[in-house]
Amino acid sequence: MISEQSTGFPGYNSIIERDKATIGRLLKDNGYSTAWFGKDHNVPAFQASQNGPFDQWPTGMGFEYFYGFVGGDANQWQPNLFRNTTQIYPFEGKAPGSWNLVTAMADDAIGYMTRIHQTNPAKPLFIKYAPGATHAPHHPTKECVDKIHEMHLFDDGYEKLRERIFANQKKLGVIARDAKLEPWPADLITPWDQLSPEAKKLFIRQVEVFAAYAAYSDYEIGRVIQQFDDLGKLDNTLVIYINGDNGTSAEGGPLGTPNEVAFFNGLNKLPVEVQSKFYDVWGTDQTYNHMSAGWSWAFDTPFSWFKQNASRLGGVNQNMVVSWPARIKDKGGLRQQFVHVIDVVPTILQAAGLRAPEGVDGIAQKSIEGTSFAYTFDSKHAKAPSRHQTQYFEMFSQWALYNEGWLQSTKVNRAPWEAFGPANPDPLNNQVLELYDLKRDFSQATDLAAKNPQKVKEMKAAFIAEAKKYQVFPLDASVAARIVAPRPNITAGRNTFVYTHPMVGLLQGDSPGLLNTSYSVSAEITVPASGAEGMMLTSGGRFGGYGFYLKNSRPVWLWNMVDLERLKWEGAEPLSPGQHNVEFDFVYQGKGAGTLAVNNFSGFGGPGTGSLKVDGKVVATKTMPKTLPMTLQWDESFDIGSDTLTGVNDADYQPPFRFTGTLNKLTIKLDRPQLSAADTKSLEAAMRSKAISE
Ligand SMILES: [Ca+2]
Repeated sequence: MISEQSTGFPGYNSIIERDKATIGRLLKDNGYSTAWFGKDHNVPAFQASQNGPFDQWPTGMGFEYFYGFVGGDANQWQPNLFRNTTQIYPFEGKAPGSWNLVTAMADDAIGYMTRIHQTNPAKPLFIKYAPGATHAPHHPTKECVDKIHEMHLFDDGYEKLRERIFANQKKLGVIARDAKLEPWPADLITPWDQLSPEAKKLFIRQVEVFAAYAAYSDYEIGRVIQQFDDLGKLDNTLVIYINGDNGTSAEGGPLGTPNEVAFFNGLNKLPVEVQSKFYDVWGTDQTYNHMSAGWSWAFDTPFSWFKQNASRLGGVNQNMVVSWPARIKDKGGLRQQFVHVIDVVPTILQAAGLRAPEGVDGIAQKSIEGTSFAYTFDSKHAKAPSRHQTQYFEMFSQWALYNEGWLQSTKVNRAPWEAFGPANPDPLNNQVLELYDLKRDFSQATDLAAKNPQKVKEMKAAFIAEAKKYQVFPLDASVAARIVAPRPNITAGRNTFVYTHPMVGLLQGDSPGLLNTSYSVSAEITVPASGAEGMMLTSGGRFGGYGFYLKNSRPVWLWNMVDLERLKWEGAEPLSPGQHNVEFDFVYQGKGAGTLAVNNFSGFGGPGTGSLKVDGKVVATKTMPKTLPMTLQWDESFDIGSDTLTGVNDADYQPPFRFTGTLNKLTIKLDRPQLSAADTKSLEAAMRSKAISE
């Protein structure tokens, strides 16, 4: 379970316990060099800072080397990039568009494997390679975008694309000959021919950038595999290529977005005319972009629904390609056995001739729950029955149970972009249950529940048994509420933060949060005779955040409202040389995050008034009609004395924008709203009346 959706319950708390050693650890203990490249969404957000501990980082879990980003996604042009546990900035000072993580991580992996090979050719090697692609933001090179654009693959829209993919899948024989395609979900996604010409033009641009991103990433993975070949290692290398960890994402909403940070602050339907301003820069470092969910639906053909829909094959079914020239002779062969991602580790162990250990570091290990799929490698077993017979699925309390060809699924009751509504209070029972026979119904198109009530009952009981066994309970259907739910955090219980030295790279989960609260930020500085400029404090970046800086010796506080609007408080006069106190005070007028305790968002994103003061005198005052409710740009850090990665206001400065005065002391004070007893009473009453009316 990822940290941003973790709960306090075992199995869902985002912590990998020491009784479940990773495949990296198991292989390292058996003489392998082990490395992890790319995405690491397994570090709990509250352990992602330099404060550690680092036992949930790749290098703390048996991977000897890590080069990648920590978190769910990253700006590929300016990522929050780590080598092992140290943040690095190899792109700093490079021209925009000339450095990209997709290429850089391939280069780094090639360098690593070559180094290991040349140092000790006999040593076996294991690499986990997880590019940010094709998760948002879609950041391919211009060259790839131009190439895809010239192909005109998407000009006739998403329904036609879906039909073409479906026909092609049948021709290739990768789906069943009698697979069915469900009708287009016109109530959810506007049919192509009803879109305005402007919307069509924008959507085509969105998907061309996405396709270019997929092609770009695919090419770079090819370079890594080519290097294995060039080192003479490919013949006896098992390559497991899984093209994603879920179905295509609809987290851009029906219209797509130039900025996913806006999406996660509740702006999930940005009008086409607003988005079109980003048309020319779509996919460059000026966007944190995602595409219209119409394309996502098409890319999940022949299935329906998206990432996050755990009860639909469009959410969970992925292609996998396995290669091992020395062992697998059925080159190009096709397998359709049911296989789950938890089968990968047992398959690797079997391929390596290893057994899972009973203990690691003296800690008894839990049994590994997957089933090796090595039995499918030989062509004589091409049609063998699947050995993985039962599997549960669950996400945000949409759940499913697979059992020997049958699939029980909860009917989808929420599109992924509808994240802010009330949560299903009884997600085990308050569901419409569907039943599919996947042996005859490849694409989960025909619901047999009404004809088989007994089977539905049995499958539900089986789901409950699996859910008990694998720590799925208690089910929790909340989505947005879970993002902002309180978690362990090194700032918990602290209201005053003092900094006397420059410091960069503190990730969001461990930094003081200024959302939904009153706060003051006070900087004691010395301005030299020649004047000063630069960043005193910033968090977030180009796609959402704040900055407190001097520009031509004039103090500025700036709120970047997800790149759609910038609110600026600025002193009219430059600061004179010498000592000054520059302060920003913000009085928040909402009830604050406490309303979440009664499952209510009314305390979030409220208005407030900010005052910029110099030596105690107010120099600028402005009221914000609303504030960011949920999150700053998550892949940017909290920096003091300079600004890493992107800046919050390109019009004023370029990072790193080091502070050229002396920052003697910076103090942040939080004054979080407290709910009165009367507030709590009225919120609870509102919740009860809502529950009754539902
Ligand atoms: Ca920044």
